[in-house]
Amino acid sequence: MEISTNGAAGATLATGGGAFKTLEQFIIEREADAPGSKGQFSRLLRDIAVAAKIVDRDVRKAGLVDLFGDTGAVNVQDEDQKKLDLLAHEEFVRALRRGGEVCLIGSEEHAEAIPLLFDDCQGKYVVLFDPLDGSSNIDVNVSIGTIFSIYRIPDDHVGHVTVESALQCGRRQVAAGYVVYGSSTILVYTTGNGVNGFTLDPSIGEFLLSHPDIRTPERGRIYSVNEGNYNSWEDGLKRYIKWMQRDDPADDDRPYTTRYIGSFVSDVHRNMLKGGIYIYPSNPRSPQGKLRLMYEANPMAFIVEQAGGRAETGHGPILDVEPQALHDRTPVYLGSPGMVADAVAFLRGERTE
Ligand code: AHM
Ligand code: MG
Repeated sequence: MEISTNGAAGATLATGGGAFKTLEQFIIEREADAPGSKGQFSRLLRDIAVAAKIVDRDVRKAGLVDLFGDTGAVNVQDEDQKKLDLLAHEEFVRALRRGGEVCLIGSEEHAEAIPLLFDDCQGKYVVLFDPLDGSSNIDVNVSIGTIFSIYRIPDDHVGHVTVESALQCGRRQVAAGYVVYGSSTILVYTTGNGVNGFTLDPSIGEFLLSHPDIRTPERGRIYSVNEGNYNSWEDGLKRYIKWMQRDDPADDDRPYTTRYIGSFVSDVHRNMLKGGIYIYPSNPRSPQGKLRLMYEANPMAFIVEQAGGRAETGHGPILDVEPQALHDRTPVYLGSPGMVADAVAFLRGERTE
């Protein structure tokens, strides 16, 4: 069987003849590239991949075993918590606890940071994640995802881990990734050395390298934003959106096209492969926008920058924002570098046309 991808890298993967690489093999190969590695980081990535497979299984059978719907609770973000949100949170925490490489966990679905302070914890890593992003899509069979971000614990925090250990700016991430539970399931991650994507082959239960070295196009024709909020936007953003919609005989790209799934992971994944911009701006009701800095914006910004893209708050790179609290939010302008540059120029009033 041939799995062909439409990724920017245009790779083709032949699984029938055995010419494929599993995520496991890939991680081991990369570990060999890092002299002195004790394998802890590799084990952590493998734990995350196992949790992703478990969540994938749960998502696939959700409609059959009463996993759709709300738990009846409201999470720290003041949003209705879905049963699958909670289940995914628990699966990831369980996998990370079992692995022993992590000393602190932060989850979008949990108000406090979760320290893993068992006696023999040698964990050097902090993992922050959004267990199931795009929750409003869960009950209606639309793509959802997981996003994760990995930091090393600062040397002077070893032995007395607190929430402060997690409050590091995005540039200090040692790895970040996401999983899209879509028409197929794909895990994409970076360790700061390019971006690679692995598609889950359910018949053998393995993630296989399907999208090596993903590069995002310099420009695309897609913009993704919740246009229902148009009236609350600042003028620069309104002008930028109107400019993209205008026909221009001298510009083959315009008018641009809107694609908005309402699942950050899925919208960004598509835009990264095809070229595009994802926007979640601030507005008077939420001056910092909706998306969470530590669980959503930072990891996706790291991945997108590693794929040659750009990720901005409108006032500078997302990865340079110093976090104040675990559940901080930030405006997001992220995607193909040429398109993010346009957006920033409109926001600053440097362009009106
Ligand atoms: P969630 O983490 O509660 O699912 O919220 C994040 C989601 C993003 O996936 C998506 O892009 C955005 O919120 C959609 O928000 P809106 O419905 O306001 O457009
Ligand atoms: Mg989310």
